[in-house]
Amino acid sequence: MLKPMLGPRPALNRGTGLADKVSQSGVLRSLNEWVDSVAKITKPSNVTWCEGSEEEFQSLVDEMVAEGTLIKLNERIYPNCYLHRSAPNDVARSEEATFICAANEDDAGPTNNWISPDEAHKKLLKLLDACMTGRTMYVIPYLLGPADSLYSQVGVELTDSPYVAASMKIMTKVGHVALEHLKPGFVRGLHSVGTLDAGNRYICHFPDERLIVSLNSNYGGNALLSKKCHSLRLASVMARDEGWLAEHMLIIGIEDPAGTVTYITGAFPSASGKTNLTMLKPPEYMKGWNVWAVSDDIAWIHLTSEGSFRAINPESGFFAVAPNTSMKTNPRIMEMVKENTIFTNVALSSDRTPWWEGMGEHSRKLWDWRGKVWMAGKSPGSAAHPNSRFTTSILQYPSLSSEYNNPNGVPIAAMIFGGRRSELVPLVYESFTWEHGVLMGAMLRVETTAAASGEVGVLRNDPMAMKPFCGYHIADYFNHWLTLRSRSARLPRIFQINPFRVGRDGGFLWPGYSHNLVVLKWIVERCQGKAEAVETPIGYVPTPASLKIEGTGVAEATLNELLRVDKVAWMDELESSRLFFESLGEKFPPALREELSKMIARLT
Ligand code: GTP
Ligand code: SPV
Ligand code: MN
Repeated sequence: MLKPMLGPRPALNRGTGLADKVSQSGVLRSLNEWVDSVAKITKPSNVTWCEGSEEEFQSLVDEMVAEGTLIKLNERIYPNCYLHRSAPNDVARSEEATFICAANEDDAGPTNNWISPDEAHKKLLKLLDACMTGRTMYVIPYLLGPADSLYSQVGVELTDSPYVAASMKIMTKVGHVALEHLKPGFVRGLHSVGTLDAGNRYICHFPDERLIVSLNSNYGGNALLSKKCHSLRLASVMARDEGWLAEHMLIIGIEDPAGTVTYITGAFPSASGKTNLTMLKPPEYMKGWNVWAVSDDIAWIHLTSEGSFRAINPESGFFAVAPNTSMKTNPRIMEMVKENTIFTNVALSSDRTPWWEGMGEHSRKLWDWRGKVWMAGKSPGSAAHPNSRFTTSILQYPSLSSEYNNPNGVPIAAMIFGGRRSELVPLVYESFTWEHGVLMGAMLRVETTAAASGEVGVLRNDPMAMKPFCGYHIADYFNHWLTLRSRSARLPRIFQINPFRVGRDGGFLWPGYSHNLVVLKWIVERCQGKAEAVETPIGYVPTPASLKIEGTGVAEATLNELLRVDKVAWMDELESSRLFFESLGEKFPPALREELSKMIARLT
């Protein structure tokens, strides 16, 4: 473990000139002072600096196994894998407890909760008082993105949760490498599990201070502050100010049979298919194609001086949904999680292997995610929590893109929006222009999932899949997207997809998963100027013939239904979007209002 006052091993020796060294030692001093000042308030019994080594990970894990926070899984079948059960009131992101503490309420905008920075500091200070008594405070310096990249960032999370400390080692680059890249203005995160009292849960973001304070949750996006708090909420504010994008997007490279790799990003709301699309294994009938993973959740996208879009993944691991992952739906994920994985809130089989709904066969008796005995057909509820997850290093993924750690990112040819829509939205279609594509993203309305606490399956506006993650006024965010037009002659094409349409029997019309490559192929071929489309009022929709469907088993009539544009239903959709946009107030961009009018005109 690092000694706080010792400074990092190679950090001060990197040949960047004396001025840099002095400023680096200055920033280290300010980090030390901050850690000391937090410790004075929270009063942990120990302060431990994490260096991110395997030994350190093992000792954290051993400690948690000894005290019962983690259960070691079957070493023969799932080597170095563990089960974590979180508190039953703490199983998903808590959007109701998430605040953007911008100076003015109008900076947070109507889609965020807001408390003034002063009031938040006062409230939090009270709750932080001695909250780490009897616990160790871990200091976790983390690097987001490739080493030596202009696009990467450093943060430091202070936490009293060993589960967070171990997870951060999987999700980010922890320790020396982070301190080597430490610069003034690094993001500071303070997290305490506190009492886990949901009534006093706060996930507060201070964009002006680049500070995050998270109390009384130990779950995923509430507690791993590098993820949604830093990489999206704070980063989106920096991106607005500096002219780039921080998005809730996957990044993949799609290789065609000629060996050309086309990189695209995709924004779908939580639990709506990003990880599965990222780790798609091509179906038998699409020989010569592959999908290479760069990111499954977050993209930082910069414009180069030539105006091309380059994307990096700030993360180094996956924190992804377990239910419905199986050898049938996604064999690549199943193989990947067989070692060095922390499972959270899945069920436990009698042979001490993990199980979740949709995985396949299971032992007669299971322990559910709460640790209670569970018998199929007899016990109420699901055995695994619907938002149960696995945490695995990205380096363990066999089809990881060779460009994953490219400091310059990958060039983006297309961006996709998507989400769960049991009706209306076609399987895939393309926007006419950049502005029309921005409207497409702004209009995204999807069914909610178990990834956030609250009701599941409720339609809500989730523009660009960023409703819970945009750290400023959403109308300003739309404006920011629109400004990119003038800065690029190579704007990515914009598409929307929807693999979640259901038929009269309630079943999905599209087989999804590996078959989604059929949709990706159409997108790639549009980018190459090859695939055919028909012009409809909502955009370019594929001709049935341009989607190769023989292998999917989807009947022609079903495909026609998946591609149908129901004008009356779309008019209703536009009306609901209009009302949503109206609720955003005066900042809503006129250019999008104009796009909306054009669409209405095309439909009437
Ligand atoms: P977050 O990690 O919350 O951001 O979620 P995500 O967008 O990465 O979603 P993920 O790929 O983990 O999928 C969420 C759920 O949807 C899982 O249960 C998947 O099995 C299921 N799913 C993913 N892709 C498809 C698909 O094409 N069709 C169907 N029917 N289900 C899918
Ligand atoms: C999401 O909810 O979009 C996730 C999981 O990716 S969490 O880290 O909890 O935000
Ligand atoms: Mn996500």
